[in-house]
Amino acid sequence: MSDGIRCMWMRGGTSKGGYFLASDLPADAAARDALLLGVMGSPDPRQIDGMGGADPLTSKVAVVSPSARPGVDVDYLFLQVFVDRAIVTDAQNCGNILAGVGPFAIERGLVAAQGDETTVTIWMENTGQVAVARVQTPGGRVSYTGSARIDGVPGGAAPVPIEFRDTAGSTCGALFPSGNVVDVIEGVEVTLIDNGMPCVVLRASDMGITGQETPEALEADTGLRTRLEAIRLKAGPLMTLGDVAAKSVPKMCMVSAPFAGGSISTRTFIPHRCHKTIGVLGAVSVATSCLTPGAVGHDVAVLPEGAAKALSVEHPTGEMTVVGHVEGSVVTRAEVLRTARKLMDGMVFASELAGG
Ligand code: NQM
Repeated sequence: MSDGIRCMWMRGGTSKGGYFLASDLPADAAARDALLLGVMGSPDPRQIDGMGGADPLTSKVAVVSPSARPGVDVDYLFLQVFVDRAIVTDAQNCGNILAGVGPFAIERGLVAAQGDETTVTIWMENTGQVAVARVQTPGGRVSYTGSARIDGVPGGAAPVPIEFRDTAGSTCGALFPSGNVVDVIEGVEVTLIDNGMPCVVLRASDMGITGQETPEALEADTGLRTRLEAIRLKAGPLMTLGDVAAKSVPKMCMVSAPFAGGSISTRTFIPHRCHKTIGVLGAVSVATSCLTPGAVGHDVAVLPEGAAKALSVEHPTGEMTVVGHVEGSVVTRAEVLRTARKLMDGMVFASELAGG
């Protein structure tokens, strides 16, 4: 591909990737995906010939377009570009990359700034659900600077609070797609849950770990990885996801009692690399498991009182607070604080390796 493609590179939450207007990409999905593999430099463990950062968290794409839906500003399609396989999948959403969508939409003129703060309503195409992001726009321009901090990102930035509504069953059709709050797979009690992200929640202790290990130590534990994958492959069909061998869902989240003053501790495989933090919608799903009597996590979580429950989800580099609004025992909506930053705006040039 000799012609460049217009693109903005952004950090969204604790992830990083390319943000494109849909109109700047090929309309044909196969041609688009071949192009994006070339942009990232996949398949290659180092992604040396592309923009990807040799990590699933930095090999992500947002495709944004004006929305025709009433009350919605923009449509957002998330694409995960695998690092070492020639796969581009829309089978999962991403709440971290979502954090950059509002700023990007304003920067590209899809949404007009509305004073000091601009609300951007986003249709998440992967799951057919709505998120509402609030973007700082002093003087009518997107501001990325500020004092909001999220663990996993050094320094401060402008806050981008995001609200999720009705995320239950986003991909699997039901919050508990197997029909059970707890199942047993390969002799291990699991909660199969989808409140925005399909997740298998299981106890760290059942997997022979403390839950305080580093991602590097867990990735080096081949016995653990083999057991996790065996459980995942059986969980896929139970979660209506079918054969998940080549899919990036479900995520595998091992939970234990909090040890840093939070509500629950987590170590998450996404699914073959261990997350340095935790995904946004992954955290919403795990928090929902913790809030559900009988589900895995509920027994070890430290839960706050009240209808708006701020759950501090501990992860390898800090915590992410999920505010779950509970009616009865049902989580009806959730909020998270993210930040985002524009890194580069220009033209990207793709290698022809994957497509050619
Ligand atoms: O769960 C990584 C991330 C994610 C996804 C992953 C995410 C989410 O941290 O909403 O943000 O689980 O693949 O970007």
